[in-house]
Amino acid sequence: MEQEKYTQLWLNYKNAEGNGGIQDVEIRGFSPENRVIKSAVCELKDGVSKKLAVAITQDITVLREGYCLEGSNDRVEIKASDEKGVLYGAFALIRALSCGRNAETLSEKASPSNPLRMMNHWDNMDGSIERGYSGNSFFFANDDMIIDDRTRDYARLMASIGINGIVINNVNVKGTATYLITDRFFDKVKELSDIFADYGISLYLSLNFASPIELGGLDSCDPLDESVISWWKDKIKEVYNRLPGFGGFLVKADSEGRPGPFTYGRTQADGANMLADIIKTYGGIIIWRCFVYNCTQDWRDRKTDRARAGYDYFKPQDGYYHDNVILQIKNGPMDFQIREPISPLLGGLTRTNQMLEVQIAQEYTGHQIDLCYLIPLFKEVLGFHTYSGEEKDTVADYVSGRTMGNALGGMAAVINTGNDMNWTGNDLAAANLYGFGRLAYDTDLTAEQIAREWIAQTFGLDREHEDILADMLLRSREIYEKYTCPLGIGWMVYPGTHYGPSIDGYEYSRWGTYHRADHLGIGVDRSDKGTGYAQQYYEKNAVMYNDPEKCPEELLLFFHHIPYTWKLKTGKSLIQHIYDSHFEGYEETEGLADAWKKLKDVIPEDAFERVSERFKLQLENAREWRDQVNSYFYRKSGIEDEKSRMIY
Ligand code: GCV
Repeated sequence: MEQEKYTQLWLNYKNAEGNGGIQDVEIRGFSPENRVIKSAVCELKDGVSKKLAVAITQDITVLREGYCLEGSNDRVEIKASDEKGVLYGAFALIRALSCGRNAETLSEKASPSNPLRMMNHWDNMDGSIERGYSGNSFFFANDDMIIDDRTRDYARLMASIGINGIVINNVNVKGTATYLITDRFFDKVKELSDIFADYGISLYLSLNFASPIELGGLDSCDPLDESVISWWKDKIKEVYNRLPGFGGFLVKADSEGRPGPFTYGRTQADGANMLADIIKTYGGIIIWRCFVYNCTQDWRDRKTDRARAGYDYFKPQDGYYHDNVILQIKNGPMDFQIREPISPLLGGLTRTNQMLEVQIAQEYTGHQIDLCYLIPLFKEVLGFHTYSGEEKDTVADYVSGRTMGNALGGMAAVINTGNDMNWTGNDLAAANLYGFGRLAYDTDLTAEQIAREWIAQTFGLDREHEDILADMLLRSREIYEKYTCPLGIGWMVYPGTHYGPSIDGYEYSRWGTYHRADHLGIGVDRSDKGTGYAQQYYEKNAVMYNDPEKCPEELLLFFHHIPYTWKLKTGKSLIQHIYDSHFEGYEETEGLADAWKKLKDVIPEDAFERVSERFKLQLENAREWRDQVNSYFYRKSGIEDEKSRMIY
């Protein structure tokens, strides 16, 4: 048998009963020729049992991109107001059946929590992926584009979880990628965007803000310069001539060496609005990232605080951003650490479209070697009460548009895929890929519901084995946190790669990422006596974070410099907590690896072996973290472990 080039992840229709597809799809109100309806019908034929007839009905009472499923006898009706709703309804039907639900009793109604549900690829045109842990890009190689069977399967997978926008190239736009908006690539980008369009997905590109210089030969990219504006007008007109249906641009400006408006003494709003005004004519949007900070900080400087930067740069212009600009904000103020507070910009902006950015590529969370199911973390972010005084005050409320009544907002994930045959390197990391899409579509789903759906569709396990795997996933984030950096301090990773421990790796660097440990204590004082970061929150949260007695302990070292002898709520000292949590983290990782062994007979052999190999590496990593962190703090503090365990 020919080896599969890549798996179908949760869309493995080989498991579908009958596997021949239905013959009877009745369509009322939609054109069967509509490209998205055609895709939906195709999926239904492949993915649903032969015995089932499906009717597709237009029903304008259903919300945009939403659907209703109603089952009776041997027939299911999908009602939707638009073609995307039909497609999502078709996938919902397939999902329900593969999760063991009975067609006859099916009654489900859903509409998306977020208008925009996006994947951000950090794929480079040479085929590499910035922070990619599952092979190379399936979009690019050798400075050219790849369009093949996998492209369509990727679009199907994304549509099946409700994704409606995809940025295909890295936000660090350099070299050939700058030319994606030129004749050199238009035909291929168009071909790709047509495939996406069949699945209700808009294609977006990351943009090089210096394009007027690099492509246009101008000597400036000042957003208020008439010649620059005129260059962009022509360019964007050309883009839409060649790529009708193009979604818009994602922009990383003035960050980590990328060009931007600051060079010309202009604000981020000046840059974003200039592009937005031009693209508006074509219905496009500008998604502008708020990851702007000083990356050439002197570690001696204790006043500058990278955590403050996003709010300090973007809050003053709240209300100045035009209505087709969305500010894209990372979930935490630093950078996708295993534990950070929620960015105070989320909901701190009250007159600006905003979008939450999370990272399912496991840059700081184990490189898709270590198991780390991230949906519980995302749920915490979405459920965070900003206490802004609005009735709808959670992050989920703000980014969905519910608080401000705005139409543009949503969630974006830095994606964890590559051209590995299983897409995500670690087969279990696909739970994050699946989970992000499902959560962005329905933020009320629980992490457990999502995990169980994913397991059922991917492996089809009986209840006993499903429980084992669900439990592994649900505990994995906490376990990873235990053996890595304690109580929200972050970093301590190997510089550059960001995998494995290097406690002082970033301590004397320019990146603004310090733990400030000395022989008495550890942590960064971000209270009103320190950098003042805690004051960027609305009062209730500001008061809580400002006081070490009130601060949630999992974030204690993010906000305060704390003595090793400080008593935590458990009655343990801080240093004892560090020792205990690291020993526990390693032991619990052993527990994960043992639990996985119990699934040997129910998981396909190749997947079982791949994941087993990863657990071996995770154990090595956890051991290294445990021993380095414990030894480091033992040597700094000179305080013995109460349980006299081996510390080096
Ligand atoms: C794409 C972090 C990563 C960079 C990434 C950057 C960003 O700094 O380490 O690789 O660049 O975030 O989000 O822009």
